[in-house]
Amino acid sequence: MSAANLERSFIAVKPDGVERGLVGEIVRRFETRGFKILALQLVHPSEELLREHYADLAGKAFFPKLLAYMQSGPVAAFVIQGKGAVKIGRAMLGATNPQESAPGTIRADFALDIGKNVCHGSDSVEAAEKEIALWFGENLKSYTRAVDAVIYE
Ligand code: RTP
Repeated sequence: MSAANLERSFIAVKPDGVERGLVGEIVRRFETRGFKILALQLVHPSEELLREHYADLAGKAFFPKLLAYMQSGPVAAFVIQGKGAVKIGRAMLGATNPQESAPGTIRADFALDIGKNVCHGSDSVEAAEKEIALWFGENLKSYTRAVDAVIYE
């Protein structure tokens, strides 16, 4: 298995997505694209975890609203692994503001407002590794999938 095929990203279905019953649909999109799920858990994130996760946004006017949104219910957190996981993951989510997301992306298909944009995905490989450690620690599952042989050349 090439190292490129082992790239990982952290994806989260935010509380609005969980409440609307979109977890299965969103996980399905990543699985059918070919990514392997390495971890999957419903989490009630603490304020401390969210302050760490969104540390670069701490100075923004919308930060308190973002904290409240992310604590309004459980988050379905998961890790995907596969070639291009970070870049493709972001592309599959669509632009941050659903008003600007391309049709066919998750946010375009399921959201209208930036403050209720249904999902999160890491924006770099470095951020992904940091977020995976923050949300899951060492608790990832490795397993062999026969389907990898027909996905990768
Ligand atoms: P995410 O981290 O959730 O994947 O989103 P992102 O990188 O595409 O966007 P980022 O700028 O990091 O913003 C994080 C989340 O904050 C909320 N937000 N609200 N103007 C606003 O009210 C506003 N701007 C951003 C969104 O939920 C966004 O996903």
